[in-house]
Amino acid sequence: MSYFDFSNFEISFNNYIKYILGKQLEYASRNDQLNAVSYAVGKYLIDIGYDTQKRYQANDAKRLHYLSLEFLIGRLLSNNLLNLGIYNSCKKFLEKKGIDLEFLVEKERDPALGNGGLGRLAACYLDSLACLNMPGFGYGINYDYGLFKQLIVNGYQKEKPDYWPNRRSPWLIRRTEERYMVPIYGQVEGSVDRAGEYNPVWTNWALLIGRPHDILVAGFEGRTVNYLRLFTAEASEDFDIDIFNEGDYFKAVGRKIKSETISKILYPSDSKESGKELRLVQEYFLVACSLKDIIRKYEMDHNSFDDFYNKVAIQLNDTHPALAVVELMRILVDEKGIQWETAWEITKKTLGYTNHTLLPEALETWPVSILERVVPRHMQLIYEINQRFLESLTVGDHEEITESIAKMSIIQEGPVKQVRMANLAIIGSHSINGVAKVHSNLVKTQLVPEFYKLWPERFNNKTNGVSPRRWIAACNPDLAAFITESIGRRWVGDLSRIWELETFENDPGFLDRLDEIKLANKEALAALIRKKLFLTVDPHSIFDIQAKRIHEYKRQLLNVLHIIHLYLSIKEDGKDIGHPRTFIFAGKAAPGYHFAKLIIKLIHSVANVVNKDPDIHDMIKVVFLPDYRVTLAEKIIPAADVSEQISTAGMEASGTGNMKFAMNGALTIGTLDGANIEIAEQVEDENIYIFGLTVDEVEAFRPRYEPKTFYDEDPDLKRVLKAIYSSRFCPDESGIFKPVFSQLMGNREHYLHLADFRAYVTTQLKVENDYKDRRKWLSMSLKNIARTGFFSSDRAIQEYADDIWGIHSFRG
Ligand code: GPQ
Repeated sequence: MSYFDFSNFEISFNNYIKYILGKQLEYASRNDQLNAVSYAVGKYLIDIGYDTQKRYQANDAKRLHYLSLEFLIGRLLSNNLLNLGIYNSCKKFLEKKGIDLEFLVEKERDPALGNGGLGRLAACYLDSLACLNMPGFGYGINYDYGLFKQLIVNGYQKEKPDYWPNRRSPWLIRRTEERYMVPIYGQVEGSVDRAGEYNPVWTNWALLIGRPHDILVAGFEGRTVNYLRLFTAEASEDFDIDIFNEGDYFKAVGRKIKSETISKILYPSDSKESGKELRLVQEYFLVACSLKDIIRKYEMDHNSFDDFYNKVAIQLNDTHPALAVVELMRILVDEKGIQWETAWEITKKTLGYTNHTLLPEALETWPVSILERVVPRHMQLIYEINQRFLESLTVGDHEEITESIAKMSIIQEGPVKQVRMANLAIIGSHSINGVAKVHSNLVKTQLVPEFYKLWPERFNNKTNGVSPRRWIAACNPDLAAFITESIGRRWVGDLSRIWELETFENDPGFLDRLDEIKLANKEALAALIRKKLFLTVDPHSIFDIQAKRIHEYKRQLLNVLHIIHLYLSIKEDGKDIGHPRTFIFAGKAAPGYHFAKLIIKLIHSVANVVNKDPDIHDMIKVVFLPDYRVTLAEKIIPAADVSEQISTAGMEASGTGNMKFAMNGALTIGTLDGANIEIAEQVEDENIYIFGLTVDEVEAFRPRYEPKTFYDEDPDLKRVLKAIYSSRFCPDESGIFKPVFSQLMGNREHYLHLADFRAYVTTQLKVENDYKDRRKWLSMSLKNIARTGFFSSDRAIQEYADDIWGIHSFRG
């Protein structure tokens, strides 16, 4: 279905080839063709975007600004065509010219401007904001190099820079007429005037220049086009510094510096702070550019800040942009001359903070000394904010909480004084949310109970969601067409409708068709595996998949323990495992996370032995697909039978891959962690494989955990661990896996791998038995598709809009 006059598309395409490239079609390369198609799509986006802005402006709409250091948007062509409703018209048009659209789609680069779940969530949320016709905009950094490309050499991960040719992307609009000037470094000198007011003067600063680039984000059915605004740091060397002289506040003695390095590269750590000064500079750069942009736009239509929080909402995607609290205060107080108390009310009412992890190593803190050097005025303001906050605690009825003051202070005392970014974000926001029910409860009870006691009304939950456009309609077209054929097409814009599929539960023809679609997707993945790895896997085997960052808490090792156990049971006990299985892994390890990289090596080593062993008769295959990213996820997820979501309970804030797999018909084997709990609630216990210790059990058991007991009492486990310790899987590199053994056997082993081993093995046995009962399995799979409508990011965004942002839909 198309909403537009498609003839415009044809004209744009032809004009691009002829007038912009100056070529005849027969001489246009594939890349030229891709650019021409993208250009033609881009013209629609610009027209709709223009109308959208007018609509927002006419309504003086409140706008949401989603600040994030990561946006994993994935390829854009097919999603844009789909959302505009011109995919089929475009396909036919190109066919007539002898061009295969799918081929062009596969040529597009996948901008890797993020690490994992947090970055992909931001992208799904932008998709939903546009689909719900809501004024919501992304703000991020236009990195030159996104997340590294992962190569595997002899089983080891090697990193290669992934240059994103952002300067040539047809989707990126460089705003040549706009740029923001951001002061950094230097000193603050101040004097007290006659009225006793402190007048800070920021001197000797250096200047960063931020250039906005927009990627347009199309809503479904093409009514709304919002944008993601990414800032590139440009050199200030060729810049007349006198232009930047805002009265007395920035004394014009600034320096020009090479600031391009700031947007050069994304930090590759996921759920772990980097601690590097350049990262702090990136965070400040994003915050400062974004706020300048937001305030400039606000001031075009408003002449006082009284109404600011009624027109502007800002969401902090984790603490990475938490300096927004301080930068907004600085602008309001220092630049706009607003009284502290008023400015503070405005700031709090404007900002919301989403927490994405409880892992202590991921909670950002920055040494006071670094902040003083990088953003001297901000450090002063942090002290001021903190002092006022602490004073407020020691008056009136809050007196009884004095013992917890130290934990709530923004400053962490110690040999190296640190600024706690989470405390700053909490104190400066009106809303603090976690990303799944259990996680939000843990934020309240474990992470910051003192703050929860103080301001219970600020804390809330927003269970994550994923975009059904990208994660069903675009990535699984056959399933999407079949759903539409069965229940009509409304589910794409309203995934809650998908429950209607359940009426086909007892329709054998329907289930057979689901089976066929899954098989075809598995065949396509098998073909990819053959092409990339020269490895043959059987599409009729169970595709059991764990695709996510490699991290101890996600427990890829538990999966490996099970695989080795199956291998040894076949090889040494002559067991029949019932049905052949293909275990597929994908995921990157942070370059400095050596143990995670050893896990990758172990997976490859086990694969090497198992895949080649004639005694196994191809009953088990182990596959590691390198360079996991959005594009690869789109191919893996539709092909999964079993989805591995096996983190130690209490450690995975939510997970979003779990949702994508389930809505594509995979059955989850998982712990009661993050959103798995809510998936289990939706699909009901008999349609999911839950095992292992619960959050409370982990908590109670951890101090008493002795891996040795499990080792001694479970002969299967013992055999597996001995195999890892011996050099059975690494005959040519003797002893390299001994650290894995020691880690798993250590009493401080935080992730309790061995404690969940037996339960995991037993539950996997159930998976195997159920899979053989085709009717049963297909009906379970159907229930996963039909009952996961809740996990649409549209639902999540509607909740954010209603409860936190106060933004509305403007459908036009
Ligand atoms: N997450 Cl703190 C990341 O992907 N990167 C991070 O730096 C942090 C969290 C994930 C988290 O681990 C998942 O459980 C969530 O589903 C995801 O954020 C989105 O909320």
